[in-house]
Amino acid sequence: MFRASVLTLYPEMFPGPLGVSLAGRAMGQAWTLDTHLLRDFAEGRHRAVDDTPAGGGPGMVMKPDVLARAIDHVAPEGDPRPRLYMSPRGRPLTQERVRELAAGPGVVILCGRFEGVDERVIEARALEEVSIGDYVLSGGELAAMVLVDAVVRLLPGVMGHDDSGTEESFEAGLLEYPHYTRPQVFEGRTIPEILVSGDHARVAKWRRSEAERLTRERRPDLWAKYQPRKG
Ligand code: 9WO
Repeated sequence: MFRASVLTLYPEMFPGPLGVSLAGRAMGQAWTLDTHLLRDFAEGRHRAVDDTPAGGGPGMVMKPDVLARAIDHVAPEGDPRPRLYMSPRGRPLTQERVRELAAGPGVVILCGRFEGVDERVIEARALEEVSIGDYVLSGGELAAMVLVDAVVRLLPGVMGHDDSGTEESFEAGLLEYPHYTRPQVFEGRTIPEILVSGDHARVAKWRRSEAERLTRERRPDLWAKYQPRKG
């Protein structure tokens, strides 16, 4: 069973959206979630998890000793799961990395707050920094939920039916082709003729060519990497 462990100052944010729909229904079946309050690993009368930045400047930095204690408690040496730190400085999350994570035993995710965590704990606990996009959030929690959602939907038994085909377009490095459903006419707009023709080969060709066109137009970066495959 895939296990996601989350270290956060705001455990009450979880499971949040992960508790509904596909992921939520599979919780306890295909995967488990445990959250851990970082403050529980702080010491002293004030249970401080943060301190002022060395060298001065604004904001606060999360203390390495507190974070290390939390990580060691949740994922002691020998726990085979990757330890992720959600950060705008991280390696951009890709569907390829999502697939790798889904094939493994789980993840340990550190959610930062304030201006971030002391650099030494990233090194000392071999944290893999992961970004979900080029913007700054208030903390790592929403990014952690995005990552867990992307991973969990790939676990066996989470999708209602075998829906691995849904991924095919993106797996091939293309954006999704356009989708349509009834009614046949919506505000004067019709469904493309090919899709109602019943000719499955022509439908497949049209979808592929639309996926390619959209990728070329919207994501030249993906288009440049695109390696067409047979089919
Ligand atoms: C705060 C800040 C304040 C002034 C100038 C620069 C600053 N950077 C940050 C900052 O990066 N804060 C982070 C808040 C520290 C780590 C947790 N937080 C976070 C994670 N915000 N956004 C993310 C995130 C994670 C993954 N993908 C995208 C964004």
